[in-house]
Amino acid sequence: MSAALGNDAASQLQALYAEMQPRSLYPLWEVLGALVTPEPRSPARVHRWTYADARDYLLRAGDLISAAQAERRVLIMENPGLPGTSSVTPSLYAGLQLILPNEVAPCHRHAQCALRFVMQGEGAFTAVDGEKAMMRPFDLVLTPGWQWHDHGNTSNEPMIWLDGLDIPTVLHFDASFAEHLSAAAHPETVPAGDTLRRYGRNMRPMRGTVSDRRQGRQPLFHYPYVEWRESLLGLARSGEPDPHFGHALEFSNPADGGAVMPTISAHVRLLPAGFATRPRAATDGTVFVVVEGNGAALVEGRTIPLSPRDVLVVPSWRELVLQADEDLVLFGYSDRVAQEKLGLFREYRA
Ligand code: GTQ
Repeated sequence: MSAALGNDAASQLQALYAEMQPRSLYPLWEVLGALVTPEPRSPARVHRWTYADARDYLLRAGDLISAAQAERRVLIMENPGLPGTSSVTPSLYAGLQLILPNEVAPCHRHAQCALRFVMQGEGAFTAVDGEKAMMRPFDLVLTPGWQWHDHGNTSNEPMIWLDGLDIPTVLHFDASFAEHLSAAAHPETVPAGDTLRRYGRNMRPMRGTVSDRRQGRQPLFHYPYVEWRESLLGLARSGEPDPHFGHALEFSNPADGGAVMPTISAHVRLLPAGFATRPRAATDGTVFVVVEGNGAALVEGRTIPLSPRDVLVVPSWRELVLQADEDLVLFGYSDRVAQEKLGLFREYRA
């Protein structure tokens, strides 16, 4: 409330509120300033998880519960400012998933979109609609909404990846659907890597032909590290870094050139040794994974050191500077594409 009220009016208002409350009616003027803020005030906090720390807990869980028992053996990375929500930002989820040798995380599908970013291990797979993508460190693998997916590990090593999903967004819209396949694994439909060969070279099977197998779907679901790294290094060799991002490439959907999924944008960037970005804030709270190198994030007056495989979340509208002590390669994902569709995305560049 802006204007002061007399004691009498104030106490009568309190009595009015008490009478209305059982009827689920409330005065906007008491809360308007908190609802319609002049700029974002995310309750989410800046937070970094060091990989070794999280991995140790995950491996301990691995001794106690199987992937099949858990369905998904995952440690949720919950933002400390969003307790009880299983959210890393108000719209997104992050978790670390473990698959041990010979395990299968059973086949299911859901409305939620997911990305996997491999942290360690080689030789496990995510199968999407019965097609395996063999996963190696720092590969990006997608399981777009409502596509069958199971995970398995045919290697001799534990496999750990970061799961990024739009779980809070789907919950927000009350639009969650999920179902299980009767079999643990989807029958193999095509050889591993088929989609990458068909759609991964900036070409695609001609529309209307029988070869266009993933027509109408997000066609590509595997973006291997060996490929995106080469693109990023090529970019870095041939030009100046962007002052606010460094050298940055967004992963795109070859069907339309847009973001990889309807609710999640993903990118990688390279900051050359000694480079620091100019300060920038944006409305898309972002989860970063350090891929290579060491550096720091300067945010909220703090300096947060960054080392390989650390996970950092920077909520909406926090001014961020990233600096590289060595060549620093980062992966990041956010809800930018969803905000752009809704006309909400904004950024501030100093
Ligand atoms: O692999 O399908 O971390 O459904 C959370 C929910 C992973 C998955 C998560 C999921 C999955």
